[in-house]
Amino acid sequence: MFAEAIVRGVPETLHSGITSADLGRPDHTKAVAQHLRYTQALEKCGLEVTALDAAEKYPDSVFIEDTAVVTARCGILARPGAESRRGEVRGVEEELSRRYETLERIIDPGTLDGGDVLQVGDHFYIGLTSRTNLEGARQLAEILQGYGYGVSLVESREYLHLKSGVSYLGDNVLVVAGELATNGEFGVFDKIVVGPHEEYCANCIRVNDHVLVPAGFEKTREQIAARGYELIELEMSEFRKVDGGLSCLSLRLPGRGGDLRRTSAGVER
Ligand code: CIR
Repeated sequence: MFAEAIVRGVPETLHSGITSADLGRPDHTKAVAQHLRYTQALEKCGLEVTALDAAEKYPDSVFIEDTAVVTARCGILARPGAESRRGEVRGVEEELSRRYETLERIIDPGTLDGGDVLQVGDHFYIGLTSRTNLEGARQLAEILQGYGYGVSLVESREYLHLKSGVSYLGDNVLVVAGELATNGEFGVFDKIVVGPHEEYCANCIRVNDHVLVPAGFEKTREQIAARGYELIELEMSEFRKVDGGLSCLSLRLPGRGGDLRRTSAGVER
């Protein structure tokens, strides 16, 4: 169960964010409206949402998930792979230091984006991508293992971040796309495989009793709904223009004792 979330405002500089998408320039007014609906959806799921001020100096700072890894046992400050994003961590550090007695951190030469970290109960999958290098992944693995968590490293060439291609819904169910669908690391899961035209929807988030999905991906939406999940669809057009997905827009923090459990037989909630 999640108890709270931290989001960061949409800077007017969003249009200068890093992107590989060829979808045009994001409209700030629309992005703010989409962000508001996202925040309201988290509240509807029962979370208390803290909104940090927008950081104009950092066009990608609305994608706050990349700056940290937050767990029930520890908080870790990331070291984003894109140099232009490193300064984003400071503002988040201030906020997280109110919640964790000590904050761990990824240090040079390690790089790590929070979007590369997928939690499944007491186990973490760390993506090796263009943003997270082996050194960063090793540092994070050591920290997490020190707190009693299990860790696997997963290489991803196709996606910007690991979680661009895979999400965990609980109940042993993964939503997964592309090369990750056949990755042996995910062999034990019950998979909803996302088709080639709906890959953007592989980044969705289970928040307590709901699953948040990006609007416009009918097939995947139906597959998820068929499992009995209650869905909230959110328009993400402006964030997609700068390669952002649903998970990246928040840091979601568990309530005490609400951790998911992973067993040798799979995963249970
Ligand atoms: C970037 O390239 O860093 C941003 N434009 C998008 C970050 C998206 N974050 C995520 O998928 N976790």
